[in-house]
Amino acid sequence: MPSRNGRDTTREHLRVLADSLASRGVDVEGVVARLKRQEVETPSWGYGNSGTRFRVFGQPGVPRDPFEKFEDAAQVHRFTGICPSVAIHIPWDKVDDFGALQQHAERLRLRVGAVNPNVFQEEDYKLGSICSSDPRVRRKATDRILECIDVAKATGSKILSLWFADGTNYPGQDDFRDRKHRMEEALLEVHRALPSDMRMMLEYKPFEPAFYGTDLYDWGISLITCQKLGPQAQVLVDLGHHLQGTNVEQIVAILLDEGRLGGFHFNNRKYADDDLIVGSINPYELFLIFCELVAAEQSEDARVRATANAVAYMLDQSHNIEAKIPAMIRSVLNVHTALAKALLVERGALRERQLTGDVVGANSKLVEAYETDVRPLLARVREELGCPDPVDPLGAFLASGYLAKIAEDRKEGVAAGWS
Ligand code: PSV
Ligand code: MN
Repeated sequence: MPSRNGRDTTREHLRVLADSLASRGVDVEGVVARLKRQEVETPSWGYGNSGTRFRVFGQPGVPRDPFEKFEDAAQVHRFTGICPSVAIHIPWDKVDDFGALQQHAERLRLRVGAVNPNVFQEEDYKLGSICSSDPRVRRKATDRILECIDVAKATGSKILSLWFADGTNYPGQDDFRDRKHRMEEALLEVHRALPSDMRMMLEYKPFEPAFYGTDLYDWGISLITCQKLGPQAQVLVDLGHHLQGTNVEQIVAILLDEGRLGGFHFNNRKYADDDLIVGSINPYELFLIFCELVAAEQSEDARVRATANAVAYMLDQSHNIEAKIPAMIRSVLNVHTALAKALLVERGALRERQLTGDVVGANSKLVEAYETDVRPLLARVREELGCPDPVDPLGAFLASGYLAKIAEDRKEGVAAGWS
C-alpha cells in the first residue's frame, strides 16, 4: 500500500488539476469514465524468453507453458486495472484442451484475446506461406489459420490476428502479382470461415524477414486486401512496422475514416521493429495517435465513431533484456497516460483555430494537453478500478514478491520462448 501521505498528496493534486481542467471546459468525470473503460491486451509471447537474431538471454521465473503466461498476465491486470485479455500464438500456445485454458483465464479474471497463427517458423515456409508458389504449402498455411478460428471458437476469442513473413529477398525471385492473387485467394477462404461475430485483422510491415519485397508491405496494401475480403477484415497497425519518418497518426486517421482500423500492436521503435516498451522512445507520437482515436470517438460520423469504439488495443512486444512483467506494466501505464492526455485536448478550441488558420494556436491546444501532468487523474482511475496501489503500480508490483516467487517456483522445466 502507498503511504497515506502519498495518497493524500495525490488527492490534493487531483483537486487542483480537476479545477483547472474544469475551467478549461474539460468534462473531468467523462474523462475518468473513458479511462476506466480502456483495455489493453497483453501478448502471451511477451512473457516468454525472446531475443535478437544474435542471442536469447534467458530470465529466471519465465513461464513454462501458456497457463503460467496467463498467471503473469493476471499480475499486469491486477496492478494496472486495464489488461483483462491475453493474445495467444498458435502453435506456441497450443494446449490439449483450450476449454481448460479459457477456464484458467476466467479464474484469473482474464479472457483469451486475439488468436495469432504462426505461419513463419517451419521449413515449409522458406519461400512464404499463403503466397508460396507451392500449393501444398499454401494449403498447409491456410489450414493453420482455419485451425486458429476453431481455437478462437473454443476460447471465446473474437479476433483472428494475422501477420505474414511472406515476401521475396531478390528481384526476380517470384512474381509480385501472382503472390498477391495467392494471398487474396487464401484470405478469402479464411474470411468466409469466420463466424459472424469475429473479425480478422491484417498486419503490414515493410521490412524483415523479406528484405526485397514483403507481400503486405504497408497499410495501403492491407487496406485494399481487407476491402476485397469483406466487412469482417480490418487493418492492424503495429507501431514498429513503419519506415523512418512515417506519419503513423495520419494513417490511423485515414483508416478510421474508411471504417477499417481494426486494432493496434503497440510497442516502440528507434530504427526498425525494435519491440521496445511502448512510449519509451517517442511518447509524443503515441499521444498524437490517441488524439486521432479520441477525435474519432467523438466524431459526428456514426461509422467513424463505431470503428473507433471497436478498436482492439494490443501490445506486441518481446522483451529481450528488460524484466518482462515490469516492462509490460510500464507499457500499459504509458498507453494509459497517452490516452489521458489526448482526452484533455480542448476539441472545440482546436477546431476553431484550425478553421481560422491559426497554426500556432491550434498546435498549442495539443501541446497544452500533452504537457498536463495526468498522474493524479490516473491514480483516481486506478483507485476506482480497485488496483492495490493506484499511485505507483510498478513499485507495488516490484515490492509484491511475485518475481522472487516465480523464480523459485519455476526453477525446474523448460522456459517458454525462442530457445
Ligand atoms: C513480427 O514482426 C511480429 O512482431 C509481428 O508484429 C506479429 O504481430 C508478431 O510478430 C507475432 O506474430
Ligand atoms: Mn505485431
